[in-house]
Amino acid sequence: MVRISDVRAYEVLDSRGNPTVYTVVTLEDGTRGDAYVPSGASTGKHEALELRDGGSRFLGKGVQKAVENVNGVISKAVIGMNALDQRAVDEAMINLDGTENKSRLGANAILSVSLAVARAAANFLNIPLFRYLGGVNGIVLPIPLMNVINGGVHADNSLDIQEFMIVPDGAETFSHAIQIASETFHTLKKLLKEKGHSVSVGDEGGFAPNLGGTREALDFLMKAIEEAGYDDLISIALDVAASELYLGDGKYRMDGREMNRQEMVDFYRSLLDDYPIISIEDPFAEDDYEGWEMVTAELGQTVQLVGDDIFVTNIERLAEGIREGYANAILIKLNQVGTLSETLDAIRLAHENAYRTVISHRSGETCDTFIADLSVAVNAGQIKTGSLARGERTSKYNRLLYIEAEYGGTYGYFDPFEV
Ligand code: 2PG
Ligand code: MG
Repeated sequence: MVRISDVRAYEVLDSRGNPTVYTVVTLEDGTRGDAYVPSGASTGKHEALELRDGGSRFLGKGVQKAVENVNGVISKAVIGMNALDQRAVDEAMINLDGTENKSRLGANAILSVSLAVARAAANFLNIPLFRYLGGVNGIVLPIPLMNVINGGVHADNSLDIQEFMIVPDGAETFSHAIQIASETFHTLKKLLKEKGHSVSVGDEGGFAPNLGGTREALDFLMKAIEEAGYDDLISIALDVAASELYLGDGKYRMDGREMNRQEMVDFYRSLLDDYPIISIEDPFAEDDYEGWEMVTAELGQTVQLVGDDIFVTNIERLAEGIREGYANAILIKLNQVGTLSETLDAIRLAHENAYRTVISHRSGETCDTFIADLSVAVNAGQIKTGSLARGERTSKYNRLLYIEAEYGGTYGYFDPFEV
């Protein structure tokens, strides 16, 4: 047992230049652990609450209240607790908050402490974070889903689909995956440039060209993959982020057209016919259960369907999805739910029900690499952490490269249709 002796939060900046919470936890023997909290743009409405100050300071986005909550009530509650008992610390904060969605103290405040305590515990035991979280069983280096063309609310361009990702699922090792993905990324840059498109990057480090629509973006990806010479080794994944395209009443705006649910499913089916797409995230909006049921019934046997906004890493929402047949995989974002323990519960429920897990960053990030360790610890098999540019994205890849080189492990893709 080792007691928490100090907890201190700071207001710092994320990758978009917006304030976020950074917390340092100190243990009685002087060991420290720290954590930065990320922040989404296409946030699901059922997510735990990110506490912002409002007013004019930082255009309303300050996090001084969250910082005060950490330095005040939270620190009072957790100082003296055993840092090795993560669940007890998380439960103490959940109880202290007392709301469904952590709106009293803020999920950003609570998560920063939760993650910093886990880091401090790992440091106290003198083992790497992934080993503390996963023990000897955490051995799978995840397949990265790399967002190389950004659209939707992550970019100021014409693309409706938010993320066009390359997936080096045929690579032999994680480092091999990074190598071939990097070559493909640079080939894509060259191809876009040749056609006179912008190669400035969006929030997640992918290019944000003004293309004519979904198929043109996919054609560029295919050309890049082929020219780089990896058509056998690289597949494609999409995050439609359809909550942002929902017009209500079962209707969506997509590629300059209005589509009903069946037209959306048929649109996806036609993309699956023409491109090596292995995963589609949020093909329907967060509350469009009819759409989710339809797409899962029609396409759920042939492609990974990842629930992000619909599940928001919430065990109750996931349980409902499993019962009703929505999706066959879940996106895992720590700050959607607000504690490490609840995140681990959601991952366990998913795996027990043969739902795949994709550990994910947010569009607003820092160089914190917690999710890299988490992905290995729980054998998620997949991580989504942006493109091959911008330090807050590559920091996660770099951490995984280090883990693979130092500790080994397998590069595994859990094929949802083979398990
Ligand atoms: C998503 C995420 C991360 P945001 O929709 O999956 O890529 O975006 O953090 O803006 O919600
Ligand atoms: Mg998403």
